[in-house]
This record gives sequence, structure tokens and C-alpha cells, in this order.
Amino acid sequence: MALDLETRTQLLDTVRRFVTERLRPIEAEVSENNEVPAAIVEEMKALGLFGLTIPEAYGGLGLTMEEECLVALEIGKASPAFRSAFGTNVGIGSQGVVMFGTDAQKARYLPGIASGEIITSFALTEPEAGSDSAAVQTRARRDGDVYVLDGAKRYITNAGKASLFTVMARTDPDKKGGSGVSAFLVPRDLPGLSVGKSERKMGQQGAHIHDVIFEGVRVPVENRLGAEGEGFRVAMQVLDRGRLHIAAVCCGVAERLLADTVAYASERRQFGQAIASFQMIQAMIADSKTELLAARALVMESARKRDAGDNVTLEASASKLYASEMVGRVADRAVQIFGGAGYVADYGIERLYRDVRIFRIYEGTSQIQQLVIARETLKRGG
Ligand code: COS
Repeated sequence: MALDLETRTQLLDTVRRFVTERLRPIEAEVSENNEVPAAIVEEMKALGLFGLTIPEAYGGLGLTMEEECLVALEIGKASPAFRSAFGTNVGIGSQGVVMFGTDAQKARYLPGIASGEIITSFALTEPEAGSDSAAVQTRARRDGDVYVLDGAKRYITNAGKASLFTVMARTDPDKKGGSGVSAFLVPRDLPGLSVGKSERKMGQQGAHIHDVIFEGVRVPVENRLGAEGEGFRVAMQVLDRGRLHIAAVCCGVAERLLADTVAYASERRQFGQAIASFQMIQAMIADSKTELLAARALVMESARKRDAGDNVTLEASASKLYASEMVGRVADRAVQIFGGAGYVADYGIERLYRDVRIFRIYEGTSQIQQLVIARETLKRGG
């Protein structure tokens, strides 16, 4: 159920204050150290950020998609690395359990996910199954009361800290594509599960991705999420939601970049006047503002549609495509308006420019979003 207006306003004010007072001042330090301080993670837990989307019955805030997007937008105004600390618990790491879990699975895992005691990861991608995610090769062989998992997952966010993985693995090798894939809840401490090193990345330092390796990992049958063969559909529905969330974060980053750009252009003087008074600068600001408004409207409208119970596969992909491309353009214009200062690390603009690049890739590349949008549009007849 949606929050009443007063509670929603209070929640957004609290998040805004947290972003301004606690996160923004340490962004450069987090990037430098490649780590979000443990004390900040504890503050996130106390604020309830890990449980934003977990139903109230299991200790979360039970936000609607629209409310989740509003919070994601505010969080996006600080370095996106912060969001990653709790992002998997709010989204791809928990929503499989929320949408497809049995009562026993929900009771066992959701309270710990909501409090942040359990950190979650979503393990779909593999070395040979990136955009073609139905080509999962990790095997899950039934052996009595357990499934035995063998294989490797790649670029898995939060795997280093995760204590619970949602793993997509092939239960039927004779079926090619998604229909032979099942989803499993795999606790970190099962023998045979290991996590690789944290990969060095272009941006979002402080957020970590790793390989996850399964060697004969014996997963109890009761940890299967959904029916056998349903795992690909679980993954796709989780991603429908995740893509809206990421699109909202893109809008938040763009709002912040635009505010920083306007402040700089109003102060920076050349040819005897503030550069904001030049029409060529204004044209860039106008384009960024217009595209941001369009993205925000698309994301929020799509979120409300999902809350109303509509299928938003198309809208989620359209939101992710447009918002992630939009923030790339806004970041590029920000660097241009800052000029030399935009290229120098101290101003933080080059860091955000690098940070936003991944939005066009993870949770489905722009090209995959185009493919989904086209297929759905053809299916819907326009
Ligand atoms: N919701 C529910 N079911 C869905 C779905 C969705 N959003 N998308 C696909 N499915 C179902 C289809 O209905 C189909 O079911 P049937 O076999 O019963 O007809 C099945 O899943 C297979 O779907 P499809 O035929 O579309 O599979 P393809 O392999 O052709 O395409 C894409 C799937 C490319 C869309 C998918 O692999 C994808 O999204 N790739 C990107 C993966 C990604 O985002 N990775 C990021 C890693 S996670 S951070």
C-alpha cells in the first residue's frame, strides 16, 4: 500500500538530508579508497534503506514502485557507488523472493534482507551469457533432496559481501534457452562456493563486482525459487523492476549534474561575464533540462503503471534506454561547460562522467532494451 503523503514527504526529506549531509561530503574519499565506510552502511541500515521494497510484514517499508523510484532519484544525487551498497537488497537481489518465494523462503530471508544483516547478489551473467542471458551454462543437477551446482558467474555486484545469491542455473540441458533454467537461493556458506577478486573498473569505485564460482555446491531443493524451468522468467521479471529503478537513479544523477553545471556556469566568468549568459552554454543547459524532464516523466509514469498492475516490460526497457542515454549526454555537456575543470579530478565532474557509463550497459545494454521495446511494440500492434 502506498505511504500517506506526510510519511512520503518525511521519507524523501530524510533521504535528501542524508545525501547532502552524509554522502556528498565523502564522495571523493570513497572513490579514492574504493570503499563505502562501514559506519555509513550502518547509517543506511538504520534509515531502513536496505528494506525499502521488502513488505512491511517482513520488516521493510514496502514501498510502491513509484515511491521506490522517488527514493532512487534522491539517492542518485550522490555518487552511484553509495546506492550499490544497498541496491541489490532493494532490487535484483531480493525481488525474486518477494515475487516468487514460498512463505517459508520469505520468512527465512526477507527480515534479514530488510535489516541489511543479509546482503544479496543476483547471479545471472556468465562469461558466455551476457546479453544472451538465456544461454546460461551453470548446471544444476538434481540429486535426491539437493541440486548440485557447477559453473561460474561473472561481474556479480556485491558478491564480495553477499551472504545470499539468487542463482540462475540450467536444470534441463536438453532444453536450449530460458525454459531449461531454474532459479535458486544459494547461501554463501555452502561448501564449493567461492568468490573471485574485486574487478578494477572505469567508475563507481566503492561498488564491487566479482566472479562467483560453483564447484559441486549442494543446494537443498527447498531453496529453488519458483518451479523448475521458471528461473529465466523469474530473472526477467526481477529485471523489469530493476530497470525502472536504474532509470530513476539516472534521473537523479542528471538532476545533480545539471545543478552543479548551472552553479558553475553562473560563477565562472569569461569575456567579462558569467558563462551562463552565453547562448551556446544556455543551449546545452536547455537540452539537458528538457531531456531530464522527459526521462523523469517517462520513469514515473511507468512506475505508476506497474503499481496499477500493468505489464511494464516495454515501459521499463524504454525508461532504462532513454534515462541511461540521457544521463550520458547530460554528463558529457557538464564536462563541456566546466571546460578544463570538467576534466580535472578535484571538481568531481569527470568522476560522474565515468560513473554513468555503466548505466547504458548493466541490467541490459541499450541495444537489448531496443530489442525488447521493438518486440513488445510489434506484439502490442503499435
Ligand atoms: N517477463 C516475463 N517473462 C519474460 C520476460 C519478462 N520481462 N521476458 C522474457 N520472458 C519470457 C518469454 O515470454 C519467454 O517465455 P516462453 O518461452 O514461455 O515463450 C521466455 O522468457 C524467453 O524469452 P525470449 O524468447 O524473449 O528470450 P530471448 O533469449 O529471445 O531474449 C532477452 C531475452 C534478450 C530479452 C534477455 O536475455 C535479456 O533481457 N538480456 C539482457 C540480460 C540482462 O539484462 N543482463 C544484465 C545482467 S543482470 S545485472
